[in-house]
Amino acid sequence: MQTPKETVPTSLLTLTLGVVVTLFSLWFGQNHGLMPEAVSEQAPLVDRFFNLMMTIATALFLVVEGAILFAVIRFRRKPGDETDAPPIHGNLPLEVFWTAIPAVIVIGLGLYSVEVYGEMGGFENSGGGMMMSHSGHPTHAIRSADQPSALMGSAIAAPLAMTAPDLESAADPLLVDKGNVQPDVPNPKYGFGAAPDAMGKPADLVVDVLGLQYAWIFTYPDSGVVSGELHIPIGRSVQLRINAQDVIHSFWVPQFRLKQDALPGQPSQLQFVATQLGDYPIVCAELCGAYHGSMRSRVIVHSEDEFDTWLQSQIAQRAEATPTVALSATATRDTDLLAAYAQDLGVTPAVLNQLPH
Ligand SMILES: [Cu+2]
Repeated sequence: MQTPKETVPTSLLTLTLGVVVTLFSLWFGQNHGLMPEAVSEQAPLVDRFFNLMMTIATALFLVVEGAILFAVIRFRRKPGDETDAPPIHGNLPLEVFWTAIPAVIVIGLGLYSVEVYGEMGGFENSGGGMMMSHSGHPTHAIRSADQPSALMGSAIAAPLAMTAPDLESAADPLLVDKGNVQPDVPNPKYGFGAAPDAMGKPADLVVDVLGLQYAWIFTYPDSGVVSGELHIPIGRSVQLRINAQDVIHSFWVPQFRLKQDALPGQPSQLQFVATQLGDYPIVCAELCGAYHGSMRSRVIVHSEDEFDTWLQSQIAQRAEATPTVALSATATRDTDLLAAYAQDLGVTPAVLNQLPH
């Protein structure tokens, strides 16, 4: 006579498995290590949301892949078994179950994302569309200025010439349009404005950002300083007013967890507060042409004193107003423009002549 084999009840096994999967997912959701350091006040909001999604995704992955592996092993065809599987057709409770769970997850994440969007200032644009910026300098001054791309030369010339000090001098003529001041500039329609507790208050620092093939140009409207890198003080609210000159670009600082499209003719904005000193990459996140990959810059977060020193040094440099290479009347071809930079870059005239022009 055969005694029934004693086994662990299935319900107990699934319960244990459920607990293990949940605990592992909760741990992995906080410790995936996929994000770079978070250095803005806005970053933790995004990270919390991302970690929640990571937790849910980990649990779903384990359950789904686990079920597949289990079925592959447990229901493997036995040698010599030529029969068909039982013809099961539909299981309403099961279908309701696997429809309801994703629905709850998707609706929950949707509501949470709107919450994060609001906390980051995403709603400031929709309400007070005509809020005045504290600076009277027009965003369009930089857009309506003479075509900087003509100064930059051909596409290949731009990235080569884009070391920061060169860019600053090359971009300088953008400021000639100063007479074109419009006092009331409406706040941009798109992007992230001030956080709810600061809504309606002007930012401590306003910087105009222009995206063009293939560089970012930063203009400080209060002082007229132009830079190829973004310099900001730590702990102060910064408003970027973002424009594009030619095609759609996207301003992205991964460490800030902030990204905003730069749209030709449609100003957008980003407001944030940096929380850590340092030097972080700015990346164009929109495929914008052949040299899109080289459209990079840096944001440098200074202490307040350091930032003032930097700004003063830039103002002093502007005051010197020496004629730049880019403006030289004799420099008529791209290669002529480039030749002036070539020595610094270690590029020989022979290499320059190979460039398409
Ligand atoms: Cu771009």
